Amino acid sequence: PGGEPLAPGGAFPEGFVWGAATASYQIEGAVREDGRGLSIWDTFSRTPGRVHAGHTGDVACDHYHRYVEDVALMAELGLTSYRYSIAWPRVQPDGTGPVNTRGLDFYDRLTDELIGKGIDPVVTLYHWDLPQTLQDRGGWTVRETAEAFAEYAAIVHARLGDRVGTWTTLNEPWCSAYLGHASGRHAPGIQDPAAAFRAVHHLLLGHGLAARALRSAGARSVSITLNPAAVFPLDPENAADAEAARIVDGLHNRIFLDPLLRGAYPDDMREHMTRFTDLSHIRDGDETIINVPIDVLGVNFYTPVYVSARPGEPAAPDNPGTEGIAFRAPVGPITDIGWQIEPAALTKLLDRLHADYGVPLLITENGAAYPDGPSADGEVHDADRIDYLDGHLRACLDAISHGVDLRGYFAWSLMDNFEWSEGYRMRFGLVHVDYTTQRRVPKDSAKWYREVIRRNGLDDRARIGE
Ligand code: PNW
Repeated sequence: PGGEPLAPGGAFPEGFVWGAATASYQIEGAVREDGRGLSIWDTFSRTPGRVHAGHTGDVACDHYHRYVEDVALMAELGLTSYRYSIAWPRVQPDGTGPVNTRGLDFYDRLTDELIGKGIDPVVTLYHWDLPQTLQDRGGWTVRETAEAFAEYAAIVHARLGDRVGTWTTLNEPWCSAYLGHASGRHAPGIQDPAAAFRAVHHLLLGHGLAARALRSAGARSVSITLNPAAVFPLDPENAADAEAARIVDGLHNRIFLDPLLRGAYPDDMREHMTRFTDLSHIRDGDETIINVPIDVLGVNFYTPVYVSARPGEPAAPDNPGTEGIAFRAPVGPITDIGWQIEPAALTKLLDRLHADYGVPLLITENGAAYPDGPSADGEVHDADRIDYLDGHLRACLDAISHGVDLRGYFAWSLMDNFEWSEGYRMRFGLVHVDYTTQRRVPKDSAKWYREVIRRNGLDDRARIGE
């Protein structure tokens, strides 16, 4: 890819993976079916005040019962791959111990359906639905959860490994650790920086132990998905702003990337963590376990982050220890969820990950929320989403032209779904879901994406949604 001239409009490398992504709790529903145990998101969403309008994942998109129709939609889109997650409490209702075969049966059927349609399954083992029983014993703040996760990973691989080649351990451990344990905006809703940093470590350790188990079981490709921040100093010439950006980069990025890909926490982040907790939960040898080789790094990207030094500013709830650092409010165009749109930030992030860590990359999520609904003609005209996706795919092409080894792109999301603390009010789908009838309607963006995939590239003629 690097250096080769691009075809007009931009062509992607041969074999580029084109997918869409979802997560179990966001789409499946059927939370009481076939022996599924409770997860921390069942508990959290049923706690008044936690999720917008008291929404829960009880029914969601009813994908558990409609997966055949949903896989048919994926096939119509021409997806080469589909990224989905396994609900741990369906497989082990209590997180450890007995395997619930009926839960695994669902993923077995889904996987077969995908393969039957020529769609490559990409499995995420943990997209935030921790078994509640494990939470009751300390969740990610304790080492036992990391050990349990590796056992669970081996169980799922034993059942699906003959058909699933690509395995992702965790989705966005930054969210699990900090949103779950510092600001408490996500399950389990804890507000304790010490807990957040213990969770960082046990999530990483769980990844390492699970990746090792997957490798020894013969998995073809092992990865983890992060949501690295594209963080920039508001004034790049200002040394204090640059220092603010360095700290936020540490908390979002290097605290995960360095142990994963270089085998050690960065010194400044070790020091940062000791402001909140002694590091007794980090044992000798843990960083070596975390540093198990991965085949590709999953990157979820939505929006850039701009920071500046501002004395007296309180710490941001999601970022423990960021006193004196101001996070700039979004500027310019934003999506429905309030996130600034800046595709060039994705190019810079990919360039940086490539330069500093030299690992093959995969965009495992990118997408936009817009308040879509069917027009009088029954269609969903989401030109804004097409612009967003087109812009970010061009940003990917730019990175590829700089020599970045980018293997593929997964749109978030296949369909509208339960958007965590925002409930159903945020719609990220390529496919519209009517939550009363469960009717699916591919939006204009879905038709546009199908053309992009068919051409393996962008071209003005692919902009059919306008
Ligand atoms: C990611 N935040 O979540 C997740 O991986 C998806 O499940 C989710 O639907 C998607 O992005 C869109 O939000 C995030 O508040 C949710 O900082 C919230 C935040 C970040 C990521």
